[in-house]
Amino acid sequence: MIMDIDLKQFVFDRILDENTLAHTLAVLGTLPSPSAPLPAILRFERTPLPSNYSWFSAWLHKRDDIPDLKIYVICPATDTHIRKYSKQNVLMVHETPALYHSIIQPYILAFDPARTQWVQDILAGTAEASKILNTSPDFLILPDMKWDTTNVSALYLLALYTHSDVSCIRDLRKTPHLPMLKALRRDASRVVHDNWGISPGGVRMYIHYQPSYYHFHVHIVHTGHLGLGGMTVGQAHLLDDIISLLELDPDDGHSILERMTFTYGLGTEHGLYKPMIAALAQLHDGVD
Ligand code: M7G
Repeated sequence: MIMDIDLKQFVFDRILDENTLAHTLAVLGTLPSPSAPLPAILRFERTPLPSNYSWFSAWLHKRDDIPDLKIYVICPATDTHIRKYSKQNVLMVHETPALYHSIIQPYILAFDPARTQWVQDILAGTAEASKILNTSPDFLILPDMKWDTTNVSALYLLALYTHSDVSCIRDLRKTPHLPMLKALRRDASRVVHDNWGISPGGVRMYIHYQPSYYHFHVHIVHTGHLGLGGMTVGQAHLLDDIISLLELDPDDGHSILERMTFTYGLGTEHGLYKPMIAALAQLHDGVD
């Protein structure tokens, strides 16, 4: 949602999370609206530092050159947003194909379509149309909203699949998706080379499992951009590895991605946490 925001009117409620290593801070509060104050999350992220500094002192004050901070505003913030940005404990879970069918698939099917409206708007050309960097019948490439589009060392693009048959990596098949994934990889390399002179191998391309949004997309991130939560082991799957796995698949319509067990961390506030824990507890009862 685009709106004019005066951050001076933000009324602070509480800190949701802070990360001294990643230099991020998420706070919950409200922003005024004509009807009633709306819940809002402000997420502050320290901007990347110029690479020619070997050591430095940093301070926040008014100046005209590179800004110190990047601030994300999520307003109106839903309960899901508040949970996502809150500090939480993480439990590693093993998602077998059986658990995928009994827990994850129903969760994906029940996902509120309004949450991926932003994807539909981009695909329909009614949002961010001027930002599109590459168009093909199968995917669009554009800057991720996480990127300020100036600091190349923090380059972050998104490739959005234009069809709706793939919700997550479990749905990918050798036929028909392998050629599309290879074309996406090739186009993304060309886009970052032609626009920013980044050579092959200069970006990481990965897919989240679990993602926040169940409309298939690939993250394209500068290799120098480290320390982001989104690159956690277990959550980020390299596009190259997924392509390689699909190449090994037999041509029988079944994918290794459908049959393997995925291990990843689930935050206690994640919508899947409770059903997964309940299902895992039941499995253990069965074993004992
Ligand atoms: P994800 O793997 O589903 O979840 O990635 P994550 O947020 O946990 O990484 C979705 C990606 O879409 C994230 O990198 C978001 O920053 C990005 N994104 C989300 N929204 C709502 C938008 C948007 O409206 N525009 C753009 N360009 N990117 C978005």
